[in-house]
Amino acid sequence: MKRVAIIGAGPSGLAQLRAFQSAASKGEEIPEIVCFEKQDEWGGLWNYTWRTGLDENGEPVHCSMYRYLWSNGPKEGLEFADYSFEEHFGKQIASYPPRAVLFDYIEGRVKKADVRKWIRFKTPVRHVTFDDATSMFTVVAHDLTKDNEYTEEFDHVIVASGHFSTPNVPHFEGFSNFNGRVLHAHDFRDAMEFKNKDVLIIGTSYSAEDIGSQCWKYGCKSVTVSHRTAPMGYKWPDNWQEVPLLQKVDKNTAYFKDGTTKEVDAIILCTGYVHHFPFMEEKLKLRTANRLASADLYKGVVWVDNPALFYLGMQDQWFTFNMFDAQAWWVRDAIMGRIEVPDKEARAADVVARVAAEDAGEDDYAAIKYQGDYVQELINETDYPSFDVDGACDAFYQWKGHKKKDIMTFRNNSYKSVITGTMAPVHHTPWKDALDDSLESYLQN
Ligand code: FAD
Ligand code: NA7
Repeated sequence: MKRVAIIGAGPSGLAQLRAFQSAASKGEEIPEIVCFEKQDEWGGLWNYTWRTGLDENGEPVHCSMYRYLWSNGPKEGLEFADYSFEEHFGKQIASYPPRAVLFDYIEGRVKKADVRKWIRFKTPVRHVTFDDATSMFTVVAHDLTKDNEYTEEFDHVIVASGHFSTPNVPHFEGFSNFNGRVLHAHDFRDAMEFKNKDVLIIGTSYSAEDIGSQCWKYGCKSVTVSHRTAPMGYKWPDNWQEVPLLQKVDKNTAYFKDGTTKEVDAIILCTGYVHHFPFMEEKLKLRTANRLASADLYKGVVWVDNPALFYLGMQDQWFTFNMFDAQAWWVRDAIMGRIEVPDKEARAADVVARVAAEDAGEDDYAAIKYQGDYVQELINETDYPSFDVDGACDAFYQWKGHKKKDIMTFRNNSYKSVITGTMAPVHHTPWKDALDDSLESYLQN
C-alpha cells in the first residue's frame, strides 16, 4: 500500500484529508495517510493564538490572524461544495463571518468526515528528502510531546504548510531609534493596543487595509498608510491619509518621499509574507513570488521536477477553501492513478502558459476570472461536486464594487450562495458598530 505524507492541517491539508476520506466512503481503496501538524489544533491560520514570536515549544508561531478579524471577502466565494454553510449552521448566515465562525465551519466538515485520526498533532516536519534510487521520500518529524525526532518513508509528500506566516520585513532608516513599537502584521493581535494612537502602516494590500480599518474601528487617533507603488485610493475616513513611501524615521517623526512628515506612535509593517520551506531539501524546495500562477507547479500543484511531490494552496488567493478542495481532489486522483501526469517537458510548458495567461490579465477582475477558471479546470477533472464558479466570481465582483463604494461598510452587504441558492441575510449590526466578534453574537440573526 502506498504511503502519503501531508504537511499541515490547515484548510489545504484538511481539504486533502477530506478528499481521501470521500474516496474511501465510496468504497475505494485509499493509500495510508499521515498528516503532520506542528500545532496542537487544526485549522491553520484560522486557529487563533495570542502568542507571537516563538510558541511554548520554541517553534515559530504560525498564526498571522488577530482578534476581531472578519472575513475580508464574501463567504459565498469560498463555500465548500460538499458542505454548505446552511448544512453546518442549520440556517443561512450573513456574508462576512468573523474568524471564530469560519473556524467552526472548517472544523464541522472534517469532524463529520472523521479524519482527525490521520493527524499527528504537535509534530513539525523537520526535513524531507527524496532518494532517486528508491523513489521514496524520507520525512524527519519531531514529536514535541515526547521530544523525539523520528524518520519515516513515503511514496508521496503533499506540502500544505501555508505561505502567510513567515513575514517579509523590510528595514527603514531610524527604526532602531524609533520611540514606539515597530511590528509586522504577523505579530498584530489586538487593535485596542493602538487606541488613541497615531499609527503608521507600510503597504497597501489586504493586511494594510484591514489592520488599518481595525485600528480605526477600535479608536486609534489616526491612520497613515505609506505606499511603495500606488495608494489604495478608497474613500477613507477623515483621520486616515495615504502618503508616498517612508524614507526614514527620527524619534517619532516619519519622513515620506514627497517631503511631508508625520508624528507617529507605532509602525505596522503590512509588507506581506515569503514562501518559506526550510524543511524541504534544496531540489524539492518551492521558490515563488506570491502570484496566481505559482512557479514550478504543473496544474498549480505538481512539482515539475518530481511528480511524486505536491504543493497545495501556494497561489495568491482570491479563491481559498473551494480552490484548496479542487486542488486536493485533483492531487488525490493523481496519486490514485485516475489522472495521468504528463512528462517533464509538458509539465514545464504548462507552468509557462499559466504565467503568460496571468500576465495577460489587466486588472483584478481578470485575476478573479483567471483563478475561477483554474478552479473550474481542476473540478472538471475529478468528482468534486460541481458548482457555479462563475457565480462565485460574481460575488467577488460585487464585493469589489461594494468596497469601492464605501470601504467601511462593504461588510454590511450580503450575497447569494452558489451552493444552496439562498440569499444571505443582512447582518444584524453594521460592521463598524459590531465590537463583539464571537460566534454567538454573529449567529444571532
Ligand atoms: P495555513 O492556514 O497557513 O495552514 C498551514 C498549516 O501547516 C498550519 O496549521 C501550520 O501549523 C502547519 N505547518 C506549517 N509548517 C509545518 C511543518 N513544518 N510541519 C507540520 N506542520 C506545519 N482567506 C479567506 O478565505 N478569507 C479571509 O478572510 C482570509 N483572511 C486572512 C487573513 C490573514 C491575516 C491571513 C494571513 C490570511 C487570510 N486568508 C483568508 C488566507 C488564508 O491563507 C487561507 O484562508 C487559509 O488559511 C490557507 O490555508 P493553508 O492550509 O494553505 O495554510
Ligand atoms: P500582500 O498581499 O503580499 O501585500 C504586500 C504589500 O506589502 C504590498 O502592498 C507591497 O507593496 C508591500 N510591500 C512589500 N515590501 C515592501 C517594501 N519593502 N516597502 C514597502 N511596501 C512593501 O500581503 P498582505 O499581508 O497584505 O496579504 C496577505 C494575505 O493576508 C492575504 O491573502 C489576505 O487575505 C491576508 P507593492 O504593491 O509590492 O509595492
